[in-house]
Amino acid sequence: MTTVAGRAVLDVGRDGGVLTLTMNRPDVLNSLDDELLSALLAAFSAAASDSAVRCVVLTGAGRGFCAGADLSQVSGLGPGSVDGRGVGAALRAHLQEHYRPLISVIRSLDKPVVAAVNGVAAGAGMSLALACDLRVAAESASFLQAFVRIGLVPDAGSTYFLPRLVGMGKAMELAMLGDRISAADALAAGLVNAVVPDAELPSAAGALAARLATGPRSLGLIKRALYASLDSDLPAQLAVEEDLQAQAGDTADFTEGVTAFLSKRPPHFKGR
Ligand code: LHQ
Repeated sequence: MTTVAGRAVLDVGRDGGVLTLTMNRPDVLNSLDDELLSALLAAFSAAASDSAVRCVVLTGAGRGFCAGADLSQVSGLGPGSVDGRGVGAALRAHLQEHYRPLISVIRSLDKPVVAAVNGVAAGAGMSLALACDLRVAAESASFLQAFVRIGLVPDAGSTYFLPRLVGMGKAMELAMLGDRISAADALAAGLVNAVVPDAELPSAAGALAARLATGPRSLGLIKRALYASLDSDLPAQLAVEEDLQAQAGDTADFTEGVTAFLSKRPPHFKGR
């Protein structure tokens, strides 16, 4: 947990195999400053090496999920600045230092990551939600590719995730117009897996995460297989499946799954 002036910018909670990360800068809709970005990277990295963590939930405190980069931190800009010359190099460095490792660790984590989208997800905050494996949204949540509104291009993976999730036409619309869309529209577009009443978001996301956290080791391999398919042709993907099935076949969870089936009882997976 990272604490700034007595306040944790990231709350880290554990319940069984579920690790819940709550971005906690509610006054600025959990926009991402260096401190929060570092805390997120540290928490996801720790989850990667902690075998007791079997599912991660990412959510936000207050009425926002995450409003993207903290724009008050973009040095050299703001009221009175004439142009952005020189700022571009700083943006590139910032993306490389913070966003590239964060998005990469979420995608390469060998366990499911669920975004519980409690409110607005804007800019890189939307990218963060899209980097997760599954998304459950509150009815009042909304999504916007805010980048274009301030003259930027989508970053933190949005140009990769969006066309793959919603198709190129819709991705172009979202990225070019930057309109704020409702949770219901996000569901219709395939951006989220489920929409639930606001008050039920913690329990719905918690139940999903608890189910995943009692699933087999193969969940992490399924994640790897499906993401590999985004950049593979069929022969390559058949080879990926063979490799991953070879790994799954050697797990205690596969033995347990088959034994339980033949014994006509539910399986008790241990994630190994
Ligand atoms: C904020 C922010 C915010 C600071 C709300 N920062 N304070 C960019 C640059 C650098 C490197 C890496 O990558 C990036 C990628 C990006 O993420 S670019 C996109 C950055 N995000 C945005 O442009 C979104 C800016 N926010 C908004 O458009 C609105 O706040 C949304 C539509 C998200 C929500 O609108 P409302 O529900 O009306 O809330 P609000 O605007 O009143 O915001 C509440 C407070 O949060 C407010 O502060 P205040 O002191 O007036 O209460 C905002 O200033 C603050 N806030 N987003 N990104």
